[in-house]
Amino acid sequence: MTADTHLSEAPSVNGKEGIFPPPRTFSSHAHIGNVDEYRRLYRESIESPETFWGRMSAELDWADPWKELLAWELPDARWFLGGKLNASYNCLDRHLMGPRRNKAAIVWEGEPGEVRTLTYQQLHWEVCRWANLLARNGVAAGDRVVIYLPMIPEAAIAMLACARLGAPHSVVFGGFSSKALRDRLVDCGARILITADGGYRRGKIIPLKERVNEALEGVSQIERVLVVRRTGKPVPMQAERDRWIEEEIQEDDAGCKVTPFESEHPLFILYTSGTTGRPKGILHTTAGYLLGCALTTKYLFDIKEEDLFWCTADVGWVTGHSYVVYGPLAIGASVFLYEGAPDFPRPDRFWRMIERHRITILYTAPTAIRAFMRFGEEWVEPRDLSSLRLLGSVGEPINPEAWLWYHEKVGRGRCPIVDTWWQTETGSAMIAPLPGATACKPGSASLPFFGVDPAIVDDQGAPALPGRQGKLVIRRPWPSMLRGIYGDPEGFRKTYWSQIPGVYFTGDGARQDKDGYFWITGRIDDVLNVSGHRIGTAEVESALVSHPKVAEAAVVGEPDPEKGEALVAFVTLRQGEAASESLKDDLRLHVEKQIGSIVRPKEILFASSLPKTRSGKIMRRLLKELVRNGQIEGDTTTLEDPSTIAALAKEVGQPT
Ligand code: 6R9
Repeated sequence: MTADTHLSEAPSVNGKEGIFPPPRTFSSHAHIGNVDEYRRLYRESIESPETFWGRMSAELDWADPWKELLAWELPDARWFLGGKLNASYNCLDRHLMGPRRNKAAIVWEGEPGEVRTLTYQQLHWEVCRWANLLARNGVAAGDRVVIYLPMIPEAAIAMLACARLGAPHSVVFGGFSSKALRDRLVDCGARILITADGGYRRGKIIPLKERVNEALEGVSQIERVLVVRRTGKPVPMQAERDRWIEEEIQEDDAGCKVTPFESEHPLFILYTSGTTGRPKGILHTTAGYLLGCALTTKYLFDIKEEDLFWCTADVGWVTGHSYVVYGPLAIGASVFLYEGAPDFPRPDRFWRMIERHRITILYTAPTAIRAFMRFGEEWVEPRDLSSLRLLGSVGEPINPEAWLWYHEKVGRGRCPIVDTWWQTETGSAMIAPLPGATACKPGSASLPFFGVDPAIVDDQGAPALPGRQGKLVIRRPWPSMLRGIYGDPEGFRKTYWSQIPGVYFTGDGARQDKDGYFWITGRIDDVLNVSGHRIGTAEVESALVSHPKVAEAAVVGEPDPEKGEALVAFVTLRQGEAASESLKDDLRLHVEKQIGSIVRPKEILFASSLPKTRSGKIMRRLLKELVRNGQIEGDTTTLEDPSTIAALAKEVGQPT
């Protein structure tokens, strides 16, 4: 037996044993097929980083080899000094020399149902033409380019064309409003913007170009708007400024020389979701970021030549940057891309696409899984999902019930689940099981990836006692870490490196069990203190959603004279379930049973939906405001659907 047989601590889930060793058939074909091999490599990555990275960095193609591994002067880390490379060359050109040339790089399905496939050769051709077009429009190394596109292949093409020229891109999620777009493009000082005439979502057209026009009212900094024709519907174009890409691009423009850039050349700026106030422009550079993405894609998703990998994130989020574009393409994998909504035209759209394209790896978010649970298993059961061999989860702690549903209903009990903990700031996955080596415990992201040195500390920075909740920090730099907040070096130092001196503070709470597994409990700002007990909102939410009638739950704290804080739970019910006073009692009892009497929610409020950011994170900040002040005055611009707030206030009997 290659898997850990000595694991001691794993809560049972739905009465089942909570440890899932890697399936033997999976391990025998995996890149890393046993836990001793993982431990040996991990130890080497920490104890002999020069040797480890010296070998691993060969995963990339360097124009000039690096000479110095790391220059580290807190908070500034520079990796692979002296090295030169081009990210677009690594994702494209180098795959054209062998059998991958005619392999699918991108298989895309539009929401209306059309399918397009781009081989590596074709993607290379497109990227070269786009890079030449950008260069003709004055884009040079170092210039920022804003990309505001739907999930169409052109989003990846645009990113790679920028990377080819050494022009850092800043992708703004196509669901963001014109105000959010303006804030971001002003902050990064872009002169060029790439957009489309629209994109499809739930059968409707997202008016991207109209929003761009609105965003640019009174903003003269953008000199050129390049527009992709996606829907073919007429959109307002401004004669001097706007150009259709299909008219500008030249057929015979295919050649495009690649310039190698220094390892630390900026690759992109990505604004964080804004759940914690003003968006920050997280800056990533070339070599370390690309290497982190390439290695994690290869080892965590165990990618093989014949896989079709589907990371469902939009390219507007870091997950889309790292696991739709840079990671998979750097290692020559085939990726699947989907434009639209998961429940359009029916709740089985995902499963039908997996069936149709024989997708082998699915990487999605717990919030999506819970939505599928709510739609009901009758949508997933009839579909042929036998092509799937691996599942992934990202974005928030996955509650064990969702984990189990994912495992049984989607993975049909066959597929390992890779729960990846990481952040926009970390660039690539940091804590996650290696699917052929690490035994999974539902709800735990498990063990650190190579080179990652996490620890749990108390408020003073001292190591937390084993098993105790504390702050998750990273004790040494890693290649794909952020290099700064664009235009805000002081904010960078303060936010990440000063709260606990000398180490990177993640903002997350976590504990480590006896087996060394990390259990992330969520953002520290969501941690409550009830009668002196620290309670992670995620823990209570997990308990609530384990009730058969509950679909989703969000828990916030309300000041309480006796307990310090009391729990208020917002709950949405599964289809067909009705709210009632007796159900409230039932739920209180259920939570009490799951965790203990200290976490008995003081109030339970039924809602038809919860306010979420467009990346699917519940905005507890707004719920907290609602329970504390009876109204919401804070920033709601990042909400997926602003009308949820008014509805919610009405449902819980508060004015807005
Ligand atoms: C990749 C991404 C980062 C925050 C992070 C944490 C939460 C992400 C998680 C997880 C528990 C996981 N988070 N993955 N929590 N388990 N597997 O989501 O980046 O949007 O920057 O969010 O998301 O709280 O700090 P980002």
